[in-house]
Amino acid sequence: MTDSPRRAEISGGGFAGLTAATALAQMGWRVRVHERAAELRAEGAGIVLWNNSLQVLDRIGATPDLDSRSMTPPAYETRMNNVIQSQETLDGIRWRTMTRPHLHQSLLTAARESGVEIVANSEVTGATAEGVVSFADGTTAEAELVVGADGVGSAVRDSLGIPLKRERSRDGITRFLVPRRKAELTALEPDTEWDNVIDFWNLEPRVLRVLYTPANDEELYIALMSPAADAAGSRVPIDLELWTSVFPQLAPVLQDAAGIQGRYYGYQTTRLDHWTEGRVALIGDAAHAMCPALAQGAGTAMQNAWTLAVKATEALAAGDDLPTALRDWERLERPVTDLAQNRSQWYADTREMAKGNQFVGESVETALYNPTDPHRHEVHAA
Ligand code: FAD
Ligand code: 3HM
Repeated sequence: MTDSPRRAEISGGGFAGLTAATALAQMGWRVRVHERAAELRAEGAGIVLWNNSLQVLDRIGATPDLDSRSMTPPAYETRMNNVIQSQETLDGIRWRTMTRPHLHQSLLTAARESGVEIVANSEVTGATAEGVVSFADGTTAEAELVVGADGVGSAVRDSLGIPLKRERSRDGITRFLVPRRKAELTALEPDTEWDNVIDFWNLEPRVLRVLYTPANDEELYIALMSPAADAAGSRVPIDLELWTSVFPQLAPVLQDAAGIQGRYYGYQTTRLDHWTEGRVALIGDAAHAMCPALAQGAGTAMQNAWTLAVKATEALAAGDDLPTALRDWERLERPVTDLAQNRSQWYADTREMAKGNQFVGESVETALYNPTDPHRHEVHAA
């Protein structure tokens, strides 16, 4: 080993890339993040995180900032035709809701404070198993570790020719961030706890769902789900008359959503043959994009970012072969991500969430996982 810091080049400044960058920098690496976009910011609306990623945020020091503008709702409520099926208080399970821009900003702050170099307008075109990254401007860079955290369309992954399978589900969702309007909602339905997450399902006569997720005191994340085959249900901007006719109690916030263009996102799952190739490791949507049913895409991205940083750091400190260590990392960490991916796809395909009690048994295993616990694999090995 030399005394000079090890170098990591990371493609993508999303939740996965920024988490990996921060963790590696804090573990002594010299880290550069390349973001294709001109600005580092998160698109989209709201997000739910669970214990698995919240533990990582603790470890990289991002929790106080994150907590300043996020919340844990009193319960996760499921309704079918406006009849309550369950109110899960999720006792003992750590979870939090927030906006995407806030999570991204918290990660960006942690990355900058940890000395990560962040380069905007820097498009990665590919990487080799030997650790050479190439950029759209024709330049290259070499590193001990290359992280492909460049999302579902990952250029790093595609340049390596890793075989993948993509499956589309029949439903999809349009997401909005709107004002809470708690007083107006309470006026319409006084007995409702409007701080809850409320998953409003309608299956008959038409499949339409609104997932209502308070993100903080002022902002509300609402996601409107319909089958892709339903032209009016999946239209953007939304068909206000249709949605308010089915969900009249949400009229004030649907009205706000109707003023936003929105983008309908069809559920899909991407499975890779393998996540690593030589010195390159893929994390987040680049490796395991999933349906959002269990709200674990970003959570598993951050979890895998952390465990990758730990594994690579330990391997180099011990003088072990890095490609072997990366394969070992995938073998150990992949099952709990596969579980979330499979379960989310199953929920998306069957719409079983509409029955309530969504977060029990296998559906909560990934949420409960603690990627920072050094003994986490011993239970399974025993
Ligand atoms: P991305 O967020 O896609 O980030 C990739 C970054 O790489 C981007 O900044 C992009 O600009 C950049 N990039 C791309 N290509 C290049 C390149 N060639 N060179 C340089 N930079 C590049 N997850 C949860 O945990 N909880 C939830 O509640 C949740 N809800 C969801 C709801 C919906 C409807 C959807 C669709 C997803 C949801 N997810 C949720 C999943 C979550 O959004 C993703 O899993 C997560 O954003 C993946 O993060 P990432 O960093 O891997 O990828
Ligand atoms: C948080 C969350 N949960 C579920 C879905 C879904 O089933 O589409 C989306 C979400 O953002």
